[in-house]
Amino acid sequence: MPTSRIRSTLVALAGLGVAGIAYACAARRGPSQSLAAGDAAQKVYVAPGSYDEFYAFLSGGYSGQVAVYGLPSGRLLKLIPVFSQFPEDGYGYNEETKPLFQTTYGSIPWDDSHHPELSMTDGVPDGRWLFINANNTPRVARIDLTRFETSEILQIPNSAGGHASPFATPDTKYIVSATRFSVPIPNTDVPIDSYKQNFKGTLSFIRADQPGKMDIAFQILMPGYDYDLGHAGKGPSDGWFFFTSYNSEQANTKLEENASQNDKDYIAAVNYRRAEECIAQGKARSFPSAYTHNWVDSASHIATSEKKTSVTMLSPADCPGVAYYLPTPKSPHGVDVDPTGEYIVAGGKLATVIPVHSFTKLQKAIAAKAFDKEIEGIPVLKYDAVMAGEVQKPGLGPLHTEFDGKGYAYTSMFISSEVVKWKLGTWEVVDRIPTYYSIGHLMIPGGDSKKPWGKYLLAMNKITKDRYLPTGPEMAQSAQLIDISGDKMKLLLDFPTIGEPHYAQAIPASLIKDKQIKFDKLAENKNPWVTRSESDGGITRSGKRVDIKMIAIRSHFAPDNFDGVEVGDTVVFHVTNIEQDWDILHGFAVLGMNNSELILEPGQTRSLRWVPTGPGVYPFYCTDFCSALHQEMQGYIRVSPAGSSVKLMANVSKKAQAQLANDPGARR
Ligand code: K7E
Ligand code: CUA
Repeated sequence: MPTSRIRSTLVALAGLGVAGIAYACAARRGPSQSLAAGDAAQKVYVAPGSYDEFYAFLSGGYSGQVAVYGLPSGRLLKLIPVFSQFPEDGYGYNEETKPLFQTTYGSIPWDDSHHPELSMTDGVPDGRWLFINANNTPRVARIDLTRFETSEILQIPNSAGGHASPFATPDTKYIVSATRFSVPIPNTDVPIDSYKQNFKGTLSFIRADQPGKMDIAFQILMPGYDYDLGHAGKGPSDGWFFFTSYNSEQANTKLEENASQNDKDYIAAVNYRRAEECIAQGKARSFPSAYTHNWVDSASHIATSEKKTSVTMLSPADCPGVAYYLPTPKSPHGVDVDPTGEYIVAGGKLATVIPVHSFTKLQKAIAAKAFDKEIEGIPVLKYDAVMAGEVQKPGLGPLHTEFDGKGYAYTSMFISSEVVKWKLGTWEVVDRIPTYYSIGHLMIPGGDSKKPWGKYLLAMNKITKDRYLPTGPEMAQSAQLIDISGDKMKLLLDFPTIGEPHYAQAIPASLIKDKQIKFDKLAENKNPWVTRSESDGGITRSGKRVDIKMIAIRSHFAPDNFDGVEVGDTVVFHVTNIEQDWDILHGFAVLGMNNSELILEPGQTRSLRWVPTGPGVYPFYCTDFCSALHQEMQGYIRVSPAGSSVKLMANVSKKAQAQLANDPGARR
């Protein structure tokens, strides 16, 4: 079956030409086939009340989010908004989180997120943080895995298309971001066809090991190619970073054709410890660059946006030994380093083999100066001097490779729509399994680390077609869980995904689940608008701005009636959920609210801006079904014409009255 499929795909390819390859396989497949073998259902069955073995984090692609699934069940556990506003909980709409979207282009409430990356200790995922990149307006984000919330976003200057990102070093000292699109640096008005003279790429190394303090440690100025993906070395290759590049032709138009001319493009091998040395010796320069750093304060839960003005820029010509180019066939996409750190595997989208470089040979070739030429201070190593081997006839369209820790590699084949398992060292293909359809990335828990948990493989497929009940012109994209515990791969499960998952990461649940914050202590809430008790709420005016402080608790708001707001005012509701119990949330929404609701975690204060459009009485209510009397959890705000004599007032609940009587110092 697989062989004949490849043969027919080849025939189809010959007929279609390169332009038609994207969807060669899916088009010809018949109705759904049920290939899941007999005991598959049992292998993915997680009984009610039981937990999954792994957390899996799938990027949302153009949804700008991260989706968290349990594996093996494929159950959706949570959506984490990162680069996109999320009206479901107010992320990016409420006053506390808005600054996270600040950039030098203004507030950017959407992006395209591709690659989740778990933090690591000694090359093994540790479950502290998840990083993810924004592709369109280059940024990187940190997600705090004690809360499953975005806690920090850093903009990357001198970059466009932050695609090769945010892969981490084994100690998480750095995460990286590289320019997919080379641009003039600094970006100025030049003719587009002056690409070869004026356009450059950058590789950014971002200090990432201190939460709240991400920053560009340094950038390396590179020839103007498209830098696509990256991975850090490990073990013997620790201290090195590998980036694929394509468009070594430096085309600025019709790249489909013009960037596919050269037989080989390059992997850039970067010795980042050498870069640190050169910077310490004063060989880098300070380069004026505007960018933003946004982070959430852990006590107030309020984000701050800070402007930065320069980066440290290093040119390879000023720092011999910092970068080398490894010739790699043919517009390589993924670059993946095996668990031992010896093998560097490339996915040459249009290549007929999977080329593998050897780190030992790389070292020897550098010592022997086995160079073909030099490009802007970067020696190009001889292909034969660094090549460890080639996997022959793997299939068509190799993209990405992960490892099982038992000596095998698994490569996704986009065009022939399959996963190919091959042996490191002998390069022989030992198994293959079809995917439905057109696989992009694949993921094994820890499969790009020093210690893969090599039990499952997740295929993330680009095209769904007939796999699910049809839902109009657009179908959800699809993931497939494959059992890799035995010699032969076995398909276990299909499940639909959110947005377009490019990459994913997964980690044993035991490394995360017991570190969860269940609620925030009200006494430690440092939001300046916190309301800690019923008697503490109220309404105040400052010019045209009216601030309302209120609490939410089962099953009321206090205060819950407000007067004295006028048309033309901007009202900011500051609502504190004073529950001190896990998973007891409240919501808040008011009639005519034109941005989003608020969802309030226990112990947390959130603020929402509302501009009433006309006089009237506007109800507000709790949007999260919190108790038997949830439907009673409501109130009113009265809005009068501008210049009205209605006094600013908030009502006092019976409980607040009692509190006020007991505490003469308390105020409304
Ligand atoms: Cu291959 Cu953005 Cu990692 Cu998609 S990328 S598949
Ligand atoms: Cu509070 Cu429903």
